Amino acid sequence: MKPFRLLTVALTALALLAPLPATASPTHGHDESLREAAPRGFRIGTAVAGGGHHETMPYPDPFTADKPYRKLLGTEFSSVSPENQMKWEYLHPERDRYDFTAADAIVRFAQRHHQVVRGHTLLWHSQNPDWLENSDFTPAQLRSILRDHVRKVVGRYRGQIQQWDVANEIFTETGALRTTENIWLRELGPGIIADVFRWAHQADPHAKLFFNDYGVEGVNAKSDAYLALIQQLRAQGVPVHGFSAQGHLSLRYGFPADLETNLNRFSALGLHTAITEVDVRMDLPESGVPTDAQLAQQADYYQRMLSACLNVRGCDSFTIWGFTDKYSWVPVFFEGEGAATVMWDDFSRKPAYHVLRSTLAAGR
Ligand code: 9MR
Repeated sequence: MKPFRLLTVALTALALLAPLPATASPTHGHDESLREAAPRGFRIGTAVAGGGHHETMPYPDPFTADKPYRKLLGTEFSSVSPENQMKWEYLHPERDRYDFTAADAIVRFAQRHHQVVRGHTLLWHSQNPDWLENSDFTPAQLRSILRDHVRKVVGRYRGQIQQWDVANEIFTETGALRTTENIWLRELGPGIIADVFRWAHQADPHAKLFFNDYGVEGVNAKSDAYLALIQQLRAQGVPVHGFSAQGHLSLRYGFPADLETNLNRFSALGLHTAITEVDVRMDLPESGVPTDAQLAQQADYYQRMLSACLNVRGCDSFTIWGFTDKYSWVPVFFEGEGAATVMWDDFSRKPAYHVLRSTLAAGR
């Protein structure tokens, strides 16, 4: 071996033996990832892009086809949520046929990368298959279809899903149950909610079972309705374990300053809480490129949402709804808005990414 090479080897060995200076990251040699920066036990998650709006886009399936995307998915996050792949229309395309291909692949990926999974979702008014929505099943048939689905799906992933969004978006802005749009509530009445939680709990006693919604970040009629319903269900012994706010914010509407106060109301009942679908969209200037001021404000919103969760006992899961603008649902659904995630299309980091990492690190 050449002398200078020998010296390099010796110095490297010494460096490895030397204790880390207090300021060094435990993973020196590369930047800390979000999951490395997170406090022990705290889950930092993302949606796994696929299905839904992606099918209308010119690119191939992100999860299976985009290697750099997969790399970041595995290294940056400790929790993953199938963005669409566990919804009824994907899992249960025909009455007598289930298709677990995409969902299984995500759960396997999560296991290989030591990640937990948030299951999404079992009882919802949207993205249900036609055979279900456009049918004339009797209430008894519908009940048995729902029970079989919940048992089959939750049972298949028993022990592999940390949290399930059992019921998604069941209230309107005024705090009324969505009895028109939601086929289950319309045809079977509100009593079906308790049944679904019971069936899910029987199928996987370890999974934490959640109510999940948007527009419930602050204290308002909708979040009040959840608080009342959950108290009532728990008094009846129904296995409800958590309440989560999705966290789809827009710079247009300001930050829900009472987020922490609101989550604390649920935590005080002994519930887990989570923020499950965070993104912060903005009106794009004509150039299509956000201003520095917009990016700074976006970073501030991300930071405040994460801090609120870190401050609340039992809030140990914070999930962003995709980590790159390349695959975000926002521009597809809101004309003129976008740039809602923490990375640009080429995966370079925005201020929001850096602020998430430093906030996680400060919480250790
Ligand atoms: O991000 C999802 C998108 O790909 C789908 O096209 C859309 C269809 O409803 O659903 C999006 O995810 C939603 C989530 O399942 C529930 N909360 C709101 C999310 C954004 O619409």
